[in-house]
Amino acid sequence: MFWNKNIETIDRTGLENLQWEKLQKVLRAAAETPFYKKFFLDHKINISELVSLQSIARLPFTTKHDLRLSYPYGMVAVPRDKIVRLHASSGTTGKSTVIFYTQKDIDDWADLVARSMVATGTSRSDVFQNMMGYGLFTGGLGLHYGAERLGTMVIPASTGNTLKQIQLMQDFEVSVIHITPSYSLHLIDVLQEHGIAPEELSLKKAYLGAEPYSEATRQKIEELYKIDAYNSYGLSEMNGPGVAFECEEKKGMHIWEDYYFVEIINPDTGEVLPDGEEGELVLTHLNREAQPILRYRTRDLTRIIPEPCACGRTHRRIERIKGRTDDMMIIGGVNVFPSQIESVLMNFPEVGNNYQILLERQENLDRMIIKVEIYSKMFHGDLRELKRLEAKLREELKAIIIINPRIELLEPGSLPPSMGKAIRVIDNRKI
Ligand code: DLL
Repeated sequence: MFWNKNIETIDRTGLENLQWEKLQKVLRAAAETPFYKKFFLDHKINISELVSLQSIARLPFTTKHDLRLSYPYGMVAVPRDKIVRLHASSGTTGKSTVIFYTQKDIDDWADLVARSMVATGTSRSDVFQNMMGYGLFTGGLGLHYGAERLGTMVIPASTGNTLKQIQLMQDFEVSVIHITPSYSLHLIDVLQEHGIAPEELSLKKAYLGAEPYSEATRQKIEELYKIDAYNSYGLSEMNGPGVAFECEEKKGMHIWEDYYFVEIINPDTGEVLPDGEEGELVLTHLNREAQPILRYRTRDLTRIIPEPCACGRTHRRIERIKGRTDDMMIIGGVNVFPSQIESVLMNFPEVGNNYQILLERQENLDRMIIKVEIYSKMFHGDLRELKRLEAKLREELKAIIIINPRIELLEPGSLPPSMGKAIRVIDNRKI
């Protein structure tokens, strides 16, 4: 089943011609933004000298840091009154990465999501429950608009409230869900606790994404629910979900190359690698109006699968994401950098120098525990004072990283002193 057969099965030459046409437009639009104007000047880039798709490799990379530097409007390529929405990633305050959309960007995004859903066999007769967060995160609204575009009935359930989720699934005979892999494992536990067999539900498919998980986890989820689970990849900087999606073959994710120009690079040297070799995924927008981003370093490790797919789509596939080249943690689908936690902790005079972030998976849900040593001069052993400090730390951290960590306050000198590079994050989760 295709959403737009012509474009999904376009021959490679046709696709590359289309990409080149779109790239030239995007380059010209980007060159008008304050960020890229300076960027091109600093790097002595004259876009009229870029004469082919391949010459894009002469452009330096854009990074998350650049997005933060250009916060809030430095990368915007349209007048303010053409922007209809923003989304943001990592943190709710301060210089998070903000992404802007025009109405056309929203429509294009919905189209890509509809295309992705159809590639998995979903149709208007399905009932779709979206269990990803609605709000600044792209997982909620992104799939929502795409599913509506397709004409599927959408239940905008968002995250949490597991019993309510189950009731909705039962009452409305939900056939497709969108969920993080970790939450799906928790949900099945709750179903079992309540004696509900997956066969009693009408569920046929799950779209899993927003965080790394293994092929073994996919298979486990498929067996537990007795469904097909499809991998979905995306990132806010490239709209959100709908960048790459598995088709019914379930052998890697088609990356929608009429919207995204794909490169795999050696993360250490920046050199572009041939198809098939593993490296960091770099993406360039080919369609965006509000905020075109060029050669964006996703920090995600994967490889292009060079062989054509049996489904007939000509857009190349990427393999399941293997890991990241930076220290970003993904906790229950929420992106958190250790530096965000450190900056909160270090604002408290009561906090000493040593702390540790522990990531655990309990009942299939991610938990973050932050062990914090108290500064020796501030350590009086007064229990009420400690409780107050703990609550204040938790509150301030939650405001920045969205998730609710457990705080453990420790006497000075309790954590192992760091020898050389401090190991701040201990991830005990098995993916
Ligand atoms: O997580 C968008 C999304 C929502 C994708 C719902 C899929 C489903 P961000 O919050 O900006 O956007 O986080 C993007 O999450 O760079 C990857 O490291 C990771 N990620 C997303 N999907 C997958 C996946 C959304 N299927 C970051 N497998 C990306 C592994 C994934 N990692």
